[in-house]
Amino acid sequence: GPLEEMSLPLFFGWFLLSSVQDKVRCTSMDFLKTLDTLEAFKKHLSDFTGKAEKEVDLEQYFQAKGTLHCTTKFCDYGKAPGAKEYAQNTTVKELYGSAFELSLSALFVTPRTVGARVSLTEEQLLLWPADAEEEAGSTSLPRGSRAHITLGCAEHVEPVQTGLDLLEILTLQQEGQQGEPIEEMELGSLTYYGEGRWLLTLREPICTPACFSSFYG
Ligand code: ACK
Repeated sequence: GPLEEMSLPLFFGWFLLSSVQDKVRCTSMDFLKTLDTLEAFKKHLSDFTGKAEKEVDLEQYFQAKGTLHCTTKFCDYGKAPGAKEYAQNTTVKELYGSAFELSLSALFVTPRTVGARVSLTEEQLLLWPADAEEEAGSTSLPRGSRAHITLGCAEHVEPVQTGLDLLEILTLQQEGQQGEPIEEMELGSLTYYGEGRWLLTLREPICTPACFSSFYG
């Protein structure tokens, strides 16, 4: 019945404490603001606008999507494959409600999404579904590669896209594409991977407390 369906969440994940959410949002806004002003970004502006001469305000271009979190398992209230098994997993049940420290190791921007890459620890990987990368079509990337926080999406883009964009960049790296080094910024080094894909590898990872829990919506 409907009550039974409600017993599984929309998704499980790590939820950032609200005080650090603001900090992460500010960092991401600062990055977008700076990226916007770079000559190298302006040179590739058509990736975002479709027209070379048009301007783009990246802070307006991306819309925030709810509370900041790193999805572990998208359950779709039980309709997603493996949802029930995940919810019943011993480690998931055991660690539900506990606090973790997430390490954000990079920020990335594409014409579709802006996000933060999350580098998972061995313990955090215990909560990571075995098939998260394969489900997205990436068979050779290490487990946990898809872990991210969606910071914003372009109009008409769903947040599921953020993890796919991250996997795309990591696949290029794995294939040996070094990307075009752009510059050393205060936060880290900026690389361009073509087709509007920008990666800022953070000099110092951002560590943020987060609670492993679920979202019903
Ligand atoms: O930004 P996200 O990780 O991308 O957080 C949201 C959350 O679930 C609620 O929509 C993610 N999400 C949506 N659909 C999927 C999917 N098919 N596979 C994995 N994650 C998904 C979305």
